[in-house]
Amino acid sequence: MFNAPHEFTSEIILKTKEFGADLVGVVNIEELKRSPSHSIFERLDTYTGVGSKGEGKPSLTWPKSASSIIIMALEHPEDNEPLDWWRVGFSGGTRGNRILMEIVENVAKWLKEEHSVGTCMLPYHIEHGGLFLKDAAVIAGLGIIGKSNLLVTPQLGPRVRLRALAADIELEPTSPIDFNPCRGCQSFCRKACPRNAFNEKLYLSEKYGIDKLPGRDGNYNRSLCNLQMEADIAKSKEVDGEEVGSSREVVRYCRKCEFACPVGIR
Ligand code: B12
Repeated sequence: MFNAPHEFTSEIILKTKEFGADLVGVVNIEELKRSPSHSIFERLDTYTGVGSKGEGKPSLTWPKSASSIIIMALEHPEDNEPLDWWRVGFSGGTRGNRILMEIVENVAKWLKEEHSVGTCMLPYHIEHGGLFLKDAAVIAGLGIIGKSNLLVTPQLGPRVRLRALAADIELEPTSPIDFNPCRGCQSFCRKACPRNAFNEKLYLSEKYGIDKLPGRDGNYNRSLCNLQMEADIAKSKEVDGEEVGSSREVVRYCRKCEFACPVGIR
């Protein structure tokens, strides 16, 4: 039993890190529903490219019992690229995502057994009941949204992958951080983009009603970015030496904006 709510949050963070996560935070689900992605989602055109299930606009519903979100990040460093290879026929898609799923399962089991707290594992795809992971991470204080439109963390830069677990209990949330690494930066991420996806301001605050838009200023074109993802799929390769499920075919999605970012390089 814990004396104060923040002690329970600290214990959850510690435990989740023990299970293998690098960064962990907690968000109140009602606050998450007011995040920028939620605010503009209804006004955006339906996206059916890579990373969606191609099923049209989802309804954004989560389990009614969920009160808090435990959001976690796993480092995906440049010198361990296979962690991020999309493996066709491999449950979880990438090895990194598989590790995150295992961490989530362990935290869920621990919360149930040690604290009688119910949880719900949230899927990756928004269409299947997943949430906007970057928004959750920003609100929880894991980092900020950079000019790359990625979550940029002080410790690991943007080279992380995210996963979330919903808990049926109101936990003390962690707080956003005061961190602005993009101020004065020469926009290495934007210059590195092979499709020039950051060259044009597509999101206007007059249209979407907010100024916290993709890439800080609305300069992000997800269709161009998606074109690169599709080209990466077309270039997918067979890899040797490792059993990765029913197929050894891997897709190496573009990570140029991530790798160009100087933040968190060790
Ligand atoms: C669909 C999807 C894609 C699509 C479309 C992306 C898009 N932005 O629309 C495509 C295939 C193009 C794509 C590309 C990539 N993706 Co992707 N993608 C997703 C997915 C499944 C959903 C994202 C989504 O629909 N967002 C909703 C749209 C409306 O918002 P948005 O463009 O992201 O912009 C919002 C934020 O910037 C936020 N925001 C802006 N300012 C602020 C300020 C505050 C305070 C807050 C709270 C929020 C906030 O509000 C914006 C909306 O206004 C997520 C996983 C998930 N469940 O969240 C992964 C995810 C976002 N992708 C990820 C990655 C790594 C990539 C790629 C590098 C490819 C790769 N190698 O994996 C590129 C990078 C693209 C880029 N520079 O943004 C990671 C990001 C990790 C990180 N460090 O941020 C995620 C979280 C998946 C993961 N496994 O962890 N992706």
